[in-house]
Amino acid sequence: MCPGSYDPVTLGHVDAIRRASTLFDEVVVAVLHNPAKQGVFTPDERRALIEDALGDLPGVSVEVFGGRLLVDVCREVGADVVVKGLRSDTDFAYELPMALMNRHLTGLETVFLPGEPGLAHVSSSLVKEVARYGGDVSGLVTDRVRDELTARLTRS
Ligand code: COD
Repeated sequence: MCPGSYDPVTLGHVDAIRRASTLFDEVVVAVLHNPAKQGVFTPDERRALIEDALGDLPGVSVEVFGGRLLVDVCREVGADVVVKGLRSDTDFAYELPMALMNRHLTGLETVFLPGEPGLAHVSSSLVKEVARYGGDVSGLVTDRVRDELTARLTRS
């Protein structure tokens, strides 16, 4: 299970998902959205952008879940490992308590994969900020995400 908000998917996410797919026969990319929090893209739009970014990656599917614990989503789809990409020690400090909590709740284990160093500065939130103020996000997201993000953020 590769969970995230994916608002929107970045090339950092794509790298982590590709690495996961080399280690596991089946990978579920879970768009977990908080119904109380409005994103730039709807959950279904996020799913479509991820599917477009991944192409036909064997064994990888994308699903949307709202307002649920990750452990419950994993139980429902039969996923026994969570995979998270790590950009830095800051990521690790943020991810470790979640990994420990998930293990406490149901025994669900988390595997951390070192991210591609050339993408360590890439996050959905920074990409949105750059795009919002007219910066070029080419090379950080797919061309389709770049175009849709630019259209959406510069419209408002
Ligand atoms: N390089 C490598 N990996 C990256 C990069 C990059 N450049 N960018 C992102 N990633 C990886 C990170 O591992 C990250 O965890 C993952 O992609 C997803 O990133 P985001 O930003 O889309 O998603 P988050 O961090 O907002 O997602 C948090 C979750 C939704 C996974 C989390 O809040 C959750 O599990 N929520 C469900 C409710 C729950 O169970 N809560 C209790 C948890 S203990």
